Amino acid sequence: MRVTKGQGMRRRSFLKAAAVAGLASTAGGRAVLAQPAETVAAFPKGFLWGVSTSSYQIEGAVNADGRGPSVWDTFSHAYGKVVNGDTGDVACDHYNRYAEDVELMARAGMRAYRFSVAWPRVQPTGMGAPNAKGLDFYDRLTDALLAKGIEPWPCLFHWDLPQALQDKGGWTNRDIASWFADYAQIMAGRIGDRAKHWCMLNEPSVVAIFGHGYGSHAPGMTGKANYFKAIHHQNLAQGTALKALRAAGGGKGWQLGTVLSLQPVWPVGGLDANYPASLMWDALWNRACLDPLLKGGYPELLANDFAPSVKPGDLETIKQPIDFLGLNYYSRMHQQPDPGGLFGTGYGSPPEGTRRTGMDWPFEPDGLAEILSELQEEYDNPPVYVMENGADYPDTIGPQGKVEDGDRIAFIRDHLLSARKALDEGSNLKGWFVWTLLDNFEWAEGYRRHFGLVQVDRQTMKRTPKASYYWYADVIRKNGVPTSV
Ligand code: GCO
Repeated sequence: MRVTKGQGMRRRSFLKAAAVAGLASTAGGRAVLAQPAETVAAFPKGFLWGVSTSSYQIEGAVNADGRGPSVWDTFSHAYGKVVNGDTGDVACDHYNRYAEDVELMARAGMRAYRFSVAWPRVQPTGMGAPNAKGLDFYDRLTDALLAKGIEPWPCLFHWDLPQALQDKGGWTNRDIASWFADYAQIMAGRIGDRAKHWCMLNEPSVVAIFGHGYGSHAPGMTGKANYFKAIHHQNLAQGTALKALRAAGGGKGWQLGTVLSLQPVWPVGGLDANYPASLMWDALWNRACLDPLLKGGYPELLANDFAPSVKPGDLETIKQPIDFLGLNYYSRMHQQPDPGGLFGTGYGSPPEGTRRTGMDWPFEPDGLAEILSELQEEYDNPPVYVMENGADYPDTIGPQGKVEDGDRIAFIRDHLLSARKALDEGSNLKGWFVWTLLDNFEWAEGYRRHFGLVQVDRQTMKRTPKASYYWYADVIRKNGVPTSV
């Protein structure tokens, strides 16, 4: 539309006034209306920006190069356990396409990659001589990352326990502490000259609750006794491995830590009647792993239940110093009594009007600041990395071949802004790993859930970066978060 003379005059006088007010520039004599300055919440210098994945969810190649079966191979192939009968047999074929995925991380400027090592690739039966070809894969991956200036952050266990160990009781067998420590030393011995940050476990409470209490995850065990054994023996295995790696790692500059799922637990409706249910779930989900590690003892509420598994010296073994704590945060949890439930406490609804993600999880970014503040005030403010935060939303490729996932951008942005607030209050937050790089095998939900910054075509394995991938790359470039999408 041509500007008429009258309008031209008005426009010029407006722009002149705007220039005076600093809202426009008069570059080259032509007044241009300045775009409103984007406000960016800056993060500390050196803040580490990365991404997380896990072996069973992305690697595929489950029978390649000597890999043994894991409990998730068994579970996903059992009828009715996973939506649509999906399995991790192919997943994202990361085992063969890792170089392409490393390139995706590099192009976004990511500085660190938390991946998990498939124990059954390294020791097909979970013990004994390592499988050279399995080790070779993680060697190749480590070198590919370093070649792109990306720090490898291996996680030793992200749920894919060797089936052969499960056949001996798995996490309900106390001997697993030494099996895990042996495996940890094999792995660190192979890539520890280049990988300096080691996560022992990923979400032991989730493994115990869903995999050993409810049976809705692998290995599908049930009952309170199995939950308590699985928690204690994961805590014990973690401490045993930390001790072993500390002893072996002198001078290698290793930073050792672990990854916990920590989510504030509220009573539904804030009702007193629901408060005991929230306290119990907080103990089962958060404190059962956090307290023995950082405080040297189980939560009072559960001490009697753990007593049969705890042997003299166990709590000292578990309370090992860590160099960092990995925190997986997705939402708060809202609990109410569940008289018929295994633990007498069950999920309830968040406050009216709470936003939801694609899989109906509450969208509560303030809960992250709540957890970070609790770690700061109650747990001596350990160095923390958010190791997982992201959201499932149904993604479709648009007409121009793009995936516009504004919901996912808003989710990550709002959580980053919550973390920024916690930093202002003194949180010792050091970095952020988005969950996750690729749409992948979402456990019992199969492939119908999409958490990735990058879409994966299930037929062709083609990777398509989403709008959130480019948005996150911009965050990394700016070391700061735009305060609006
Ligand atoms: C977890 C696991 C991830 C999940 C992610 C989305 O936290 O459950 O670490 O493997 O895929 O959290 O549920």
